[in-house]
Amino acid sequence: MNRRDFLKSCATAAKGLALSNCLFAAAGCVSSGSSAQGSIRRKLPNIVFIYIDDMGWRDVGFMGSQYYETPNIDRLAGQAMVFTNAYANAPNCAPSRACLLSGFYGPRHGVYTVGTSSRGQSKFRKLFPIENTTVLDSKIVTIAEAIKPAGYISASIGKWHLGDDPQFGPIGQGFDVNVGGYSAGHPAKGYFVPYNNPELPDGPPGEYLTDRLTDEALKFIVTNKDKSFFLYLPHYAVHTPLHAKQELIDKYKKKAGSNGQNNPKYAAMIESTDQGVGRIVNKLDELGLTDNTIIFFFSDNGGLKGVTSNQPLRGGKGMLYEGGIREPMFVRWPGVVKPGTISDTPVIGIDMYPTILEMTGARKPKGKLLDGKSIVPLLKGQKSLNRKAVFWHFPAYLQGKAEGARDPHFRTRPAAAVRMGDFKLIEYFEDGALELYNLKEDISERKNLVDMMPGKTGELHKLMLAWRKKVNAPIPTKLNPDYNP
Ligand SMILES: [Ca+2]
Repeated sequence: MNRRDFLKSCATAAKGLALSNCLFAAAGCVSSGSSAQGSIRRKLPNIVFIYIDDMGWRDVGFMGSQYYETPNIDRLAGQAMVFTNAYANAPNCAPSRACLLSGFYGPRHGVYTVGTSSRGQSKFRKLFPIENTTVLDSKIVTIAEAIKPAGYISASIGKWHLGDDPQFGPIGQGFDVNVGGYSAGHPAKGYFVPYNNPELPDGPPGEYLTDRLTDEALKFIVTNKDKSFFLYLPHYAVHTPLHAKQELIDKYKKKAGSNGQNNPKYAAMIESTDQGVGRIVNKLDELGLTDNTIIFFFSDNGGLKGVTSNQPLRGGKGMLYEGGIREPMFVRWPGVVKPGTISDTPVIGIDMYPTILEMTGARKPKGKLLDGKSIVPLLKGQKSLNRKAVFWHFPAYLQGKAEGARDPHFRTRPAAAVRMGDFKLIEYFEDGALELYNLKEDISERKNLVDMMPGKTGELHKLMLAWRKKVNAPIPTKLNPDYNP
């Protein structure tokens, strides 16, 4: 396929049709080039960061779902640069958010998992895992705090999951507005009023949480249309419980599933989220803000097995296989990002902090360490980032039986992973076992190459050990006396 056909097929995908050919066959077709010379900006660019909860890599039309309908998101993706190798920093909610907001890899803030790191039955756990931190230390300078001096007003509208205000919630971490964000990782009572959310007064009976968060986001945009704003919109959707509007559930009940995706309630939740994205895009258009607003679309971890399917990726939420950490992602940046472009360079949650710093021209806070890389060069058409590898560190147990997992008791046992080029190495701390995959040839991580490629295995492992030393990553070593599998 030539470049023109490729872009055409992407445009088709953006209309909601299948895209597999587009993304997989055309990996070498990554487009580049952009003209950064925009007109003189009236003010600093607005940032709208749409962060979906638990949305899998293939849970949207532009990534190939033929069951879920996301016309608004797909249209936006078609005007953006799509990242096909975008990663969450962890396979579950809280740690991904801690990394995103702090710009730190996990060992620097200690948020490794959700709740306790000792999940699952004790008799199946060989080691004492590393203790987990459930709040983001308020001394850490978040991205909201970092861009404030440049003149930004910011809001966090939705799920926070890193502690409560006044100290550890969005306000404590530098946002000017907090709607609905506190320590909980999912809607306490569900998606319909009453929410039982201490940071969100209930609306009228029947109100749906995803719609309400969109309403609140629109309100923030309208109120601050003459300022430079940073809207962090971490939807509670599409995390469980699966609660959706009946008319949408009925619609999907009549539709045939595809590639393992067939849950009408989940599909309905995705469609409500898509409608919300459409309303935000329309409001920006209506207010004349589109040209000066950068939109990110991203998710915090892979799709939950049993609810959705991440095929062809292995596994799902809670695992270090691709299904647990690879995410749908794009950035629309009018005048800078060439519409309909694709980057297959690995990018990861911690990159967003330096990216937003560069986009806004905000200064890096004094003494602030940043583990990620700005992806602005990619957005401007550069083909790769000057980075050797990206890392995951998960010294915790996450219970659960799920297809694709390494064993029947846990989605993940204490483990770590590194991706360098096409290769990914996973190390398990209980037994020192290693798995090496060539993601370019084996995206489903079926063929462990450790014995066939000892040189490559050693190279990646060495990188991982050096990184652990650099970030002072703790390894669980203490044996659990209750271990009796
Ligand atoms: Ca999540």
